[in-house]
Amino acid sequence: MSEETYTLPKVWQWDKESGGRFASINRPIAGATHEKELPAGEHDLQLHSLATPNGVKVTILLEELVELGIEDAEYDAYPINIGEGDQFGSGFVAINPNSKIPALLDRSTNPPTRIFESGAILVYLAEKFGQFLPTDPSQRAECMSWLMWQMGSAPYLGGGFGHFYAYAPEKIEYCINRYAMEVKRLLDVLDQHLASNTYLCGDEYTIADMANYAWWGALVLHNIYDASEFLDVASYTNVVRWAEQIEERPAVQRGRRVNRPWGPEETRVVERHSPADFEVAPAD
Ligand SMILES: N[C@@H](CCC(=O)N[C@@H](CS)C(=O)NCC(=O)O)C(=O)O
Repeated sequence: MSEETYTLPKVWQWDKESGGRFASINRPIAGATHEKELPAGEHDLQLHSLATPNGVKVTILLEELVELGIEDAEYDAYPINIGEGDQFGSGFVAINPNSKIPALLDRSTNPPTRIFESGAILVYLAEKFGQFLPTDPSQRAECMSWLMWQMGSAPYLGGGFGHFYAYAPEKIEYCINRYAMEVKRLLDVLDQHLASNTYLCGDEYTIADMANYAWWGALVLHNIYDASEFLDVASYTNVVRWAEQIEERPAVQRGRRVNRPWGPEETRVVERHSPADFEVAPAD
């Protein structure tokens, strides 16, 4: 919208949809829109999520923990269809007042612990099971720095670049330039760091890699927003090398399938309750 056609009102009012994909689920108020209880399985850990990058971070960590043989890390994962407004159901809002996936309920504590914000969930699980988060204070600080860097960067990549490049109802050069520049700068930060580091914290694979892989791997390996060529992602060779290395891990491949109601049908694991769910072929 140009200055010629838009006059700033004194006080912004929500009087019409902004247009574009997801416009119908966006609103300027918080809280539940309808009563809806969440389903519950048998494990202590109950995940309510979707296989978007923010969701996949958590399922990768859970699958890595399960792969280590940690039985208490077994979990039930239920899909939240954000396109249909499931995130505004009363049960979901009770575990995430911010109405965004992912959200986790840990019923091994009394009372149960709710955790929202993907970064907080990763730290909670890593600390609970003593894995994928260094204990040495300096290494831990490096890990937390890259984790927070990812949490701070995602809104530029998704909410900024992705929104204006792929979802907005019109292509606005100013917005696309602003966010493409920032995303390329962030890619360069990562690329320069990974030129001399196997993983983000050196030799150790941590939750910082899982969180960053979920977003940057989607960009450099899976053409998220259809923007590979536009952003010339292939030129960030160290990021591509690192993302490919992470994606070879079986737990990462499983984590990417959980709560994913799209993609080839035989790869979908819309609900996950046990490792056997990855083996079940869809019914004819
Ligand atoms: N900072 C949050 C962001 C979560 C987020 O943006 N989730 C999106 C999907 S990737 C969502 O649930 N969107 C639904 C909505 O905005 O209504 C986190 O990392 O957990």
